[in-house]
Amino acid sequence: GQVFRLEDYRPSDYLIPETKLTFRLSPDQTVVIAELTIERRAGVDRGAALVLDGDGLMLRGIAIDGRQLAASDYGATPDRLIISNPPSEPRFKLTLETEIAPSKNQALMGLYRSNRVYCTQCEAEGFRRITYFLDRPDILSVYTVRIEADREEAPLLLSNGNLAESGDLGDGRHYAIWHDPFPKPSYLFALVAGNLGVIRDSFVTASGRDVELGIYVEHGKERLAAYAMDALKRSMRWDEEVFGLEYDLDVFNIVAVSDFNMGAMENKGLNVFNDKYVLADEETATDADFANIEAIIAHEYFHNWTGNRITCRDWFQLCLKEGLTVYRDHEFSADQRSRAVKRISEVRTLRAHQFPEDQGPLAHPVRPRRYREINNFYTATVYEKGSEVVRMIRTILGPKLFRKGMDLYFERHDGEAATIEDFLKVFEDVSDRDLSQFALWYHQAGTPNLTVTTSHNPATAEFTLEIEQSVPPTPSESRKRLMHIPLAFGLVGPDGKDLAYGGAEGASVENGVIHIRKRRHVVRFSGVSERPAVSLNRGFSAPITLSVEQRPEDQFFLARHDSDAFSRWQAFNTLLSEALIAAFRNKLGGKEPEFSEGLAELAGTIAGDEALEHAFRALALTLPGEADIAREISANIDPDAVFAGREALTATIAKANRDQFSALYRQLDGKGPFSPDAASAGRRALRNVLLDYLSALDGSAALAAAHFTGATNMTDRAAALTALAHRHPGSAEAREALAAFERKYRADPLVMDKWFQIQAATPGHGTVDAVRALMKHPGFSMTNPNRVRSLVGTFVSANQTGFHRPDGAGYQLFVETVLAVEKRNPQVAARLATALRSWRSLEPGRQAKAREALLSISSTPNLSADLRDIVERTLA
Ligand code: HT7
Ligand code: ZN
Repeated sequence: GQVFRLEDYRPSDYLIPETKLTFRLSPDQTVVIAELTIERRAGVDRGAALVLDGDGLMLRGIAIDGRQLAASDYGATPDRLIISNPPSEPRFKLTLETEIAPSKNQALMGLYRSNRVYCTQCEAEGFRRITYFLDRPDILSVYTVRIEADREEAPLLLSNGNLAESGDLGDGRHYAIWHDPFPKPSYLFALVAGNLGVIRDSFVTASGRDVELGIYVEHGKERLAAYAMDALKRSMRWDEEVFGLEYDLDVFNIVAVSDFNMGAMENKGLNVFNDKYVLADEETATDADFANIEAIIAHEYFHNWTGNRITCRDWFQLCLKEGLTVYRDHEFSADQRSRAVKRISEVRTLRAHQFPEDQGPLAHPVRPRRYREINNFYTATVYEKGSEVVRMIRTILGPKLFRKGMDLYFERHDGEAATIEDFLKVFEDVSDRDLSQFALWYHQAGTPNLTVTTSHNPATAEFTLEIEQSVPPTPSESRKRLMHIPLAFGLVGPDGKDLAYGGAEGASVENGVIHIRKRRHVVRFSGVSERPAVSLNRGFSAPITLSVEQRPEDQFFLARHDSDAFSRWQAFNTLLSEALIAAFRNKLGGKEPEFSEGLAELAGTIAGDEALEHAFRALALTLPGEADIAREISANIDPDAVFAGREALTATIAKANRDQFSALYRQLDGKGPFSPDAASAGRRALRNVLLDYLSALDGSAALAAAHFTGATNMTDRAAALTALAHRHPGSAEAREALAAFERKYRADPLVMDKWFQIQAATPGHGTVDAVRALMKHPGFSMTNPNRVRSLVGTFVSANQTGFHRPDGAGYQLFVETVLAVEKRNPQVAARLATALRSWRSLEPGRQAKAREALLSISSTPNLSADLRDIVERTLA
């Protein structure tokens, strides 16, 4: 396949200032008429060929300025339209007629049908599946869209912008015309037509403009959109208050559809959502679902400024909109909920998804330099690490200058298609800092590591940190340059308070941040008479790994006393992680794991510490997952030994704290009305973590069974079902609860996804057969991405012992499913295929089987570009 390179970027010869589209909708034969105002760019030769992108298109008509073109005037293939001798006038009108079949579109890119609703997905390159176009993000055009459809089938006709006109066409058909005054790239185009229910609300902007809000969902589900609507209004207000950004159209619509490749899409004024991120009530959604809905509603709304008003020059700049918008949605959630708890969850997600990407064959910079398939670059690196890079800019500049830089960014680039260089420049301009070394965070792949040793000299009252940085090699980048790493820190004294120190030399130290820029820094703090425990990378100020050599008791001390909540969690998590690695090594060596008494005791102390938020305690008590442990071990992984070590620690903590955990569990029994707020969710989270520990004790299925029957919301019900299915697999209690859940929710696909997930994640070698059986369940579908992800996606990404079964049966299921999904939907298949990206870390037997599996995919004829790209890079 073709490789696209950043350095090859050239502005196009032609622009398309205006786009008029007419859609005559029908499931199998939709006619699209595009009237494009084409403008030759200044300085380009008259008669330069006009080359438009297409993807699987059929051209039915073509005219320039109203004159039909002769066959010799153009060349059309499904994937390209070339007009070799366009008019010599600087502006002309090109009219194209194409025909498409939405009902046959299973790739869910371009115009397709989901539950009889017509909808579009154009990012990144889906617009070219609708009409021929300059389908690249630096072509900004003003769109007017006329939709014609059967009134009964599609009473609702939506597109971007404001409604200009609507009316009847006779013959049972009707039309609507939408106009979006803001020039936008084609990837932000959207159309929705169908028969949907709606909830409406309104919002008055800070400057007093009225905005009509609508959330469209399947009839009968309107009530389930209330939380999303509330999140939308809170997002709109927050963006005004925190960034000074107001909404700019008269309407803002969201449509929920049930067949969707990703989470949601920020089309201008018409966001389209995976219904999983819109629909919620206590009966059907967990607290995690509520939090995701809030975050994704905010994320897509925030794109209106970071992505839509200022868009990307090319797809290499994807992090310009995604990293920045993730940063904004993280800050929003932190403000709406608990900042410390939110930060801990973000870091866990980053470590679980971005670190393995950065440490494996699919590693790439936040701003990649080359790609074969852009769909494969909507990654944790671009999104999550991209967000961390923005956060570091704020850490380096401080909040005031950061906001000043953002203001300048909007002032300078509104209405433009910008680059990462443009973004960094605004912060250099407002701060007079040189960010060229910092810019490596965008350009260089890999997770930097800092090795730190500490020493204290009581005689001179000097405390010393020796810090060394290294960046591991990644594919096609063997030599790395030194990074600028902002390392937030505290020197924690015996009373738990941060020590004041006299001065610091050896690195620039400002506002509690050490700026690491060289390979090695020896940072000396004077006036430190007592030896402190050093708390490093507070708040996770940089997305790095750390190896700190200090007294063993310091980690325990920090876990009890660090004033920075994130670091307190980190200290305890490091202790757990070290214990789990030791347990793994023991298991491999045929020995039983042993754990220090202090660890289980500390777990008990944290659980009962009323000064800590419930949600914090729940997170602290959640042991690192099997994949986290495997990542730390990094080579020669035997997932069964990892699992056994983790089970042993769970049992040790549960036994040591049995009475306290039971008492606390009973005390947290939440009576009273349900609320999805963070405090209530935190109580449920802690109670459910305790349930998991207590379920690890002998004869405890009854407790989980009672939790299940007594549950008054989905969070508790799903937690109980998980405890039963995972801790008591095959028990009568587990079987009964699974059956009861299925009976109750079989008509609700989003809830059944949880049922599939819980079963697919059940540890053990037998789960592969269970998953195969569930693929035949009437509620499963190979064409719906949510179903595939819930059942097979969960199995391959969240079931280490099942997926990596030593005989390769898990990999066999993986190969079959990836290939079956690929026939319909290459994008979803390619994402599923990334599950084997860490195959080289496995022990030799599994490694060989994983490699065979990947090779059997890569040797399949006619692979899609999406899947070929992932599999070849994974094997390289
Ligand atoms: N910008 C969107 C990313 C996206 C997407 C969404 C649905 C289907 C295919 C897609 N390709 C890219 C979502 C976002 O990050 O906000
Ligand atoms: Zn986004």
